[in-house]
Amino acid sequence: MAGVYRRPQWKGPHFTMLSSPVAFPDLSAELWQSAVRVLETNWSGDHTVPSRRLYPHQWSWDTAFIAVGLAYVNPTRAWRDLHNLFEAQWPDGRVPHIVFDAATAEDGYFPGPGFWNVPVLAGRPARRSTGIVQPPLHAVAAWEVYRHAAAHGAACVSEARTELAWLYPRLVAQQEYLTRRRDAGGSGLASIVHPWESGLDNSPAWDQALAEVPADLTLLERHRRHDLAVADAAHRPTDEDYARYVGLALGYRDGGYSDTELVQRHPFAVECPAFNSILAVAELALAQIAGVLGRTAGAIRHRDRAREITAAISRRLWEPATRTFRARDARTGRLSPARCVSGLLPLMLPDLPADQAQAIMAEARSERFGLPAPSADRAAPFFDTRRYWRGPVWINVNWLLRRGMQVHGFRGEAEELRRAMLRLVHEHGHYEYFDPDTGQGLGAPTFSWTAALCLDLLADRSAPAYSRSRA
Ligand code: 9WN
Repeated sequence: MAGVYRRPQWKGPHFTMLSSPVAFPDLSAELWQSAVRVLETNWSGDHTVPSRRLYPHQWSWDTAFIAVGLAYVNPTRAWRDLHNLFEAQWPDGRVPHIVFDAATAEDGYFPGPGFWNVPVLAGRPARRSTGIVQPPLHAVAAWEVYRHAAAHGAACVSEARTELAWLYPRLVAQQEYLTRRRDAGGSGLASIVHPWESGLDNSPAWDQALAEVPADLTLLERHRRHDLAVADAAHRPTDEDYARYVGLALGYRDGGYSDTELVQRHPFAVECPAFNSILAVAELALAQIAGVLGRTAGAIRHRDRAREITAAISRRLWEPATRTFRARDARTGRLSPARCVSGLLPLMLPDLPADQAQAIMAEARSERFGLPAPSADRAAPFFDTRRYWRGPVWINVNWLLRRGMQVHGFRGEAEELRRAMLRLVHEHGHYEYFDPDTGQGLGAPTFSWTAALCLDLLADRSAPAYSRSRA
């Protein structure tokens, strides 16, 4: 049976149990409470960390996923989290991928604030941050928190309106930065300048483009990896890849974080299907937000932008021979040969042509993937059940894929995926990622977005309110 809302039943010290899900009567209450505990543990006063040991700062797209879950149990905290992130927005509109926690020492995470050495930005609070971005899912998150506010009472609705009004111009600036300054290929799509910007850091989707980037291992003598002190090396990127990450970050930093002539100056500029699908879906969420704020012209503009980005993804990242979506190297124009979960995420786009949506579903159901989808093609030589983004199952990308299934009316598959994700987390814990064969939890054990998205999956809200445009 689908999730059913009940009246508030339980009040913890900070959280309200707004809805007690009944999708699996045996496991739901237990899973709900454990998810709430993870979010409580990872709250740091004005933001939520992804995990205490491995990621002790605030991450950009994590904040969006976390807000989706907090919408059920503590919307004030969801707004606080989003607020804290956007207070660190740069004057050019970019929202940094990490906002550093002032109370955490420089060596608590690598690369820390000293490495990024971001100049003090005029008119901004002195929050230290990185200078790269992550997928712009925040408008979607803000819309989700807003549309859930009524269930918490009138005071929450008023809070939500105030927060939406504060966020809206900032979310628009974020979109404009990505669509104007990052259109390195001149195709209407945003390019990422570092694999970390994709959020799918070590994905095989970048291998071809990364092969052009020197792997200077001496960089790792000067800049010590912190991840290997707290995670298994077999689950994390190799030293070669890490040296490339460090080199790319240093190059971008030393170029003053400038996006001018990226294709000529910077050795990595890639159009990712997942990043750009999120960019388009953010425009649809902004259209909804603009509607609530009475900005009718803005709403129309956002819908037009979503259609334009969708058309560019559909045209430029589609590989007709294999009928799959791939990342495109904006420097060489080549499509990546790797089939990865990022290629399934254009399913989120309501205006995606039906034949491309069908092809994604065929790929998702094929032996290369399956549900829940692993992060990379099972049949490829690079597939690795344990290494970061090269095989393991991640809850956040499967949650996005499920939204796509809902948008395109694949209801049976969406429900199958929802149940598979919940079963995985219930059996193995709120891990960062999971072995796609055994289900074993990997990476950080009490990971915020896994917990947050479990709350959403347990409550099983109906399909996101985006439909095909009529134009
Ligand atoms: C680098 C925090 C982040 C996620 C990314 C995930 C991982 C960082 C790392 O952790 O990246 O940003 O150190 O590997 O790949 O998606 O936002 O949870």
